[in-house]
Amino acid sequence: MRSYDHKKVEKKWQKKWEETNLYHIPNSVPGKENYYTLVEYPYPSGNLHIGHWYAFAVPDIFARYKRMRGFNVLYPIGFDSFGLPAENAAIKNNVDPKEWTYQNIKTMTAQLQSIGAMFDWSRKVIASDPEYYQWTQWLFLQLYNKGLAYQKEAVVNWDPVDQTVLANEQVLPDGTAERSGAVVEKKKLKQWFLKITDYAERLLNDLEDLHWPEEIKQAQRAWIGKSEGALIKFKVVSEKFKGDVEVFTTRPDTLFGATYLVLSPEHAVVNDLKDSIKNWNEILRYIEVSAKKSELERQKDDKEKTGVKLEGITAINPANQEEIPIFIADYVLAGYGTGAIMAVPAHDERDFEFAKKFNLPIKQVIEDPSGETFLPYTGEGVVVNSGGFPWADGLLSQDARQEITEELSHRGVAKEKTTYRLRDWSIGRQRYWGCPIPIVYDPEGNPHQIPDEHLPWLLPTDVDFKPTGVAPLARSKELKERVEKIFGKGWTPEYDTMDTFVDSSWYYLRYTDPQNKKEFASKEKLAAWLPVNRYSGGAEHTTMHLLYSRFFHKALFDLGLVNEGEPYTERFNRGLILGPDGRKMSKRWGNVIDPDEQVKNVGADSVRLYLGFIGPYHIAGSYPWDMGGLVGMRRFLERVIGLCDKTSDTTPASIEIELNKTIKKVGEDIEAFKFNTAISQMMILVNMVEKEGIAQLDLERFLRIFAPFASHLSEELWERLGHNSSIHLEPWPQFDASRIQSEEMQIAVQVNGKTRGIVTVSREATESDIVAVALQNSLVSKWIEGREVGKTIYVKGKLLSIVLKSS
Ligand code: ANZ
Repeated sequence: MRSYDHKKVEKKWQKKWEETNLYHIPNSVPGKENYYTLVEYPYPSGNLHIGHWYAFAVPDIFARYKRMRGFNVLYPIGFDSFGLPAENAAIKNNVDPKEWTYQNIKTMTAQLQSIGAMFDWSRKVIASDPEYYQWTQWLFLQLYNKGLAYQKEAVVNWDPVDQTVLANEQVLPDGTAERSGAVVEKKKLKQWFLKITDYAERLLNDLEDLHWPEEIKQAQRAWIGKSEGALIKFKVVSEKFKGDVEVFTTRPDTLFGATYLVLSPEHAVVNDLKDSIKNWNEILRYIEVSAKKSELERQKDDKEKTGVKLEGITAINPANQEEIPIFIADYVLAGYGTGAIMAVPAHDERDFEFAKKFNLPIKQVIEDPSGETFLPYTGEGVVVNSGGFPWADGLLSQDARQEITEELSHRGVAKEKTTYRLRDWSIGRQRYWGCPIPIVYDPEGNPHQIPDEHLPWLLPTDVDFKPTGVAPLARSKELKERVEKIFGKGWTPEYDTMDTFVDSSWYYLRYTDPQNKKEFASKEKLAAWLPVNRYSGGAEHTTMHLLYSRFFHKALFDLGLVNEGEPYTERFNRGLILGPDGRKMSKRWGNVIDPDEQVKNVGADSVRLYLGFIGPYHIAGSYPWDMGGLVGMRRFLERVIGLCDKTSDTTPASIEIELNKTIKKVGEDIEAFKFNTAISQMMILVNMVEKEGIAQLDLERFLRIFAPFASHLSEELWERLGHNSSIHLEPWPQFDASRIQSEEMQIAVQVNGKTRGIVTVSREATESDIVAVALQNSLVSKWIEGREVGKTIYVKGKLLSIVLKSS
């Protein structure tokens, strides 16, 4: 075998691809259909790690395959280069975030080139480039003018160490900040929001037609959290305050079992009731303590229930006019429903726990159809003890919901209500390294949009970006002067920057037309490529990014800016590569695999194949890195080289059959993102070819299916076999279906040297499988009856010979 200098080979082809512009993708090619396959663009936070390789190298196999199948394939790359990760790292290393980011982009660009992927670099999109964020700003303004971007006072997550608002996903389940570790506080601030809630119903319904894995759809449904129920008014009885508390419930059928009300500590009515509440100081203390808790913490099922009764105040249950107590408790959230509930301890777990603790009456109003009497009973059943409405007892709970709501509506104390768990998207960040929100304020403090001719509204550079609680942009002299010069004295800029999820809500559109200076993308180019055919990305983006960008796309669709209601036809979530010890790769565990080092040792192609082989890519599983597996891949590549050194004149029939089968299977597997089984099939074939030989033409058919995996080595071997154009421009080989054997084989069975029967078994069956089947076969077993099997001899794929012990 000739030596394989992977460094030389890989460098040579990367250079050649660049020189020949092999991966430059035009917007249309006559006779070819466009195909857009996308991977989420990475943060340029430092070095390319193995996760990046897994993200980009493996779908590159698919992209190349699609190209060979005759599509004009767009497989772009860029950088999600604004945002906290970049800024925090910049703070830590005491350099300008911009300098730091662009240095990283440079490093990572070089590293990404080593993957040997078919990225069209001329389409690169960088979120922090003014040429890009000008359009982020422009799109924001389109939403603003449609009423989809607005400001409101809101309770937000506040990180007291980093001095910024955090998104919900940046707060850990224990209520601490993901980055700083500080206990996150709640703070009331005026914030910018995008009105994703307007789209809740469409985001839910349109999931139906998407070719997405059911678990991703299910996670989005749960996140949107549609609930159908009713708003019911309870009259408040107090000395000074006259009014109602409105609750949201999905179970109006349990109204007669409502034995108390609970308000969230933040509920506005608490303050209105102040003068009537006898234990106001105690209430205030409770409000302060709960303000420090994260929402997730408050919602935990196993959390000990806490709360305080509002002394001196009661409410009237509208069904039976009973007077019931009112509490504040943090298990009721401010931002959901009306922030107040009617508590039905007999039929709700949390209310039950609370009632037990505070000794409140538990009144059963639904009977378990199975006759079980255990409470709380949260299922459906038959209404009991609800005689206040003479018709109610005996109804099925499902029906009673409707009836009771209707009756209360007649009396003017209830109405049907659909609620969503989804909240509007808070997009303002009090940080430096983000897209400036293109808004200015007049001397009265009213917001105005920045006119298009001043876009991009540049991020100022004279800013001390370290967090101090004041938005860094407020410290820019240049920005202040710029605003006064353009708009007049007393005008002030918006100081918040945008959440990076805004940047990533439309980057896939820009890839279609990245250099456009007049529009975010031209209509024709969008029409040529959208929707994205297949989108692959991290499982952590199932609800945030995927939901945000679906919303964004729908809003742009309504504005007539894009042509379709959904951005991504197919979606695959990717899993994680773990350290060799099975733990998450982390410097802390010392188990980090550096891809650069692996590429240096065994070559990019070995790493590409290994990552394809490590586990099924269509399932978002976690797979530990195995050095032995990687070395095995390198050996496999060397064996493929060996095949090219000695081709035979003809291809044996068995090889021809296996080759046809392999071409078929590898194609189907790549299509389904099952790269691991595609690779094992190629290994089976190579094994056989080593023993039985192959003619050059058939070897070339194999090399063509091998090319998407080993993008460099396949080029090298293709050239050695005498070709002077790229293997990546070759079509995917045809297979001859008539030459593919069925999945089963027939084995003749001999007993003591005489053929007695034929058994049909799977091609994968082992000798002992076949023996077992043969012994079950009546034609065979009748020759054995009563005697013991001495030994068996198996001629693979042909014959099983059973030799009996002499009696
Ligand atoms: C009375 C009741 C009786 C309820 C019963 C449930 C069972 P989903 O389905 O998730 O929408 N709820 C309403 N607003 C709340 C808030 N701000 N914080 C915490 N809990 C809240 O849940 C709706 C149910 O959650 C509502 O129906 C309400 O409790 C509670 F046997 O009302 B239910």
